Amino acid sequence: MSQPATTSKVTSGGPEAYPVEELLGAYRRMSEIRAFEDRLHLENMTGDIPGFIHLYAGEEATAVGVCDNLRPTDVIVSTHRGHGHCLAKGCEIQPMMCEIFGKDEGLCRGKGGSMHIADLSVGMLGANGIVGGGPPLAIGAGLSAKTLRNGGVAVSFTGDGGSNQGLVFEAMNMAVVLQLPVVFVYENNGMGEATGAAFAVGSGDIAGRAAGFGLPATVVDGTDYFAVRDAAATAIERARSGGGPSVIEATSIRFYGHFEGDAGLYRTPEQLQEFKDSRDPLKIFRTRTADLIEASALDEIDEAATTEVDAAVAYARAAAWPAPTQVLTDVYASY
Ligand SMILES: Cc1ncc(C[n+]2csc(CCOP(=O)(O)OP(=O)(O)O)c2C)c(N)n1
Repeated sequence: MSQPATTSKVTSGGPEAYPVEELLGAYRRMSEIRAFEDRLHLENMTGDIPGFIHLYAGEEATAVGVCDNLRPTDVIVSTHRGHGHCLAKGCEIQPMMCEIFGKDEGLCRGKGGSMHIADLSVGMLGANGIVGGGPPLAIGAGLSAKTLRNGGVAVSFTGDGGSNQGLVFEAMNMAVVLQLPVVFVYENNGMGEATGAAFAVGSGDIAGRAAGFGLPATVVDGTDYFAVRDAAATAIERARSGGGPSVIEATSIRFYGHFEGDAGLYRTPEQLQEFKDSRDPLKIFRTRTADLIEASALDEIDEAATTEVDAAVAYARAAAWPAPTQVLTDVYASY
């Protein structure tokens, strides 16, 4: 039943393979994520955002590179660090911002907040405060797609820390046993809170474990949009065409602390700056497309993203809180 297990390195097909409009769209989605997260870093310091936020800056190419291969009807399952996944899958900035500020016009009517944003209308099944909680949900969605024969694919995003959770292994086994159209994306940003992946991932790499389940696996530079896009295209097409599940391990660095407020004593400012200089997905995209796109066109996209995020913050701040009468609405399922 299982496929031959292989672990391979994928190299990128390169920007020339895509029309310029498509390249601009990919950069716009990454730029919006960066502007969103940079602004939330500042907004959180005002004390007006309820609950914890975990920022995705530095990992943009992974979410966008994967989701650019998905159809609106495909689904993703996210993590506690989910803003980038939401935006990459098509959630709109303003209702997301309202949700993070706890307002009634938020995607979940202000009841979810940063760690529980969901928007089923675009196939975003939810961020998730339970580390490692995504893969079991993805196999449920994959089983649904397989049963309905609708050609759908489910993708789970999980961190390197989350990859060590037992239920993640159960989900990978079940996906192989049932040959589900699922792609397990492991975002190895090198840290789980303050614990290095080099310490906590016993096997050394995450992709290598996949072979034990009979899953094909690929390690990819998660800061390079084109490398991620290629690897995800292969895995998603395999899933869609009945070839079963697979694993992608995407390496990156998170630019902010584990959560907003984290003192970040596990890395020096110099190390962080070196990461930002050498592994910034937006800079890497600019370098790789320099022969195809004028820098000024990308600058304009950055400015537009900042303007849109500014407007979303102003809107969310002024928006209404949920009415007290709504406190139990959408909380309990009725069957
Ligand atoms: C089941 C569970 N265990 C522990 C936690 C506490 N916790 C929140 S985030 C986190 C680290 C997750 O690291 P990783 O999966 O690498 O994701 P990253 O934060 O690096 O994106 C932990 C241990 C949790 N939320 N859920």
